[in-house]
Amino acid sequence: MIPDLPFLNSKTLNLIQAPVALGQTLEGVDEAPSILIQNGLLEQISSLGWSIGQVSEVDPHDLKWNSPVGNLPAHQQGQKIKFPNELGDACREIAGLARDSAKEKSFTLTLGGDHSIVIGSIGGALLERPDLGVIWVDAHGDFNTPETSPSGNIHGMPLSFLTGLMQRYQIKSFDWLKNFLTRDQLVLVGIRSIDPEERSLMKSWGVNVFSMTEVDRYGIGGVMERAFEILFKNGKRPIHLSYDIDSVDPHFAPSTGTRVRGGLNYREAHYIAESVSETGALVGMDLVEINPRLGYVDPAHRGDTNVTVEIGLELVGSALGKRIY
Ligand SMILES: [Mn+2]
Repeated sequence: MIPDLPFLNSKTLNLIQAPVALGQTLEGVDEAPSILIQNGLLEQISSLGWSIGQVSEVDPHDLKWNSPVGNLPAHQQGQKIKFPNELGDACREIAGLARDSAKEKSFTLTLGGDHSIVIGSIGGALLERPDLGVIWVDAHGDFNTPETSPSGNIHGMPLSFLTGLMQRYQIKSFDWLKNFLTRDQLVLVGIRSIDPEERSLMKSWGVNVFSMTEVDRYGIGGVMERAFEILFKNGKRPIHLSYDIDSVDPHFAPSTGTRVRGGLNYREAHYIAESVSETGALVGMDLVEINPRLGYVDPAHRGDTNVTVEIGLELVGSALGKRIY
């Protein structure tokens, strides 16, 4: 144990690269892990006093857009969910790595890919740390089920997997999920786009949501204070930060697939990562939905890719202890 970091055995960081794009429909989001690494991710991590442990990569070989949509059991015909088998297999592999990392009490950084991959990183961490708290930073609710989803894309459903709402669909490729998040283990921040039926589902489940309206009302400092009150109600617990880059306003992070205006500004985005880091309880982070392709397909937008990759790198830095003063 380290005095400042009570849930870690050492300042060792295991990196999981998850170049997975099947949870949505735009090619390119799978290129983010290698581009983040090319732009100095590992050097930055080392410069903040962390040693790099295991660096692994989920094999993207089978993750092509060539398989038919779903192989659902008969009772699920007609309900929409795309690539459950492929994504279930990829997430199972990620979960094994995340579980091993949690077992040795190291930090786990998982790079997407789209937001479906965190069913693996968080689901795996929960196998080892069932009391894990999760701060979910996103423009969207990510709470859809095959019934409420307008698109069938799994990147809009990860929280219904992680809270156990998906259990009733008996999707075999996700049957390795064993521990689920309860209400007091989950807080959403930055939300501003929820599908109509998804909203009803979120309300009936009772999820703690700090939408952009609460960010306006309390300021980001007030929001994070309230978030920690919920998560640490019964004392400190290990925390996982799931950072969807689309939570940040498109002005600061334009290269992402589902842009929604009115998001976190540059400092609000950083403050979330800094304040979670300051608790000393952070044990894992996901950085997802950076799509470098959306910038560089059009040379006029090359700058979009650069600023998005840059803020992604910086947010990891803030979460790992980088401070202004
Ligand atoms: Mn998301």
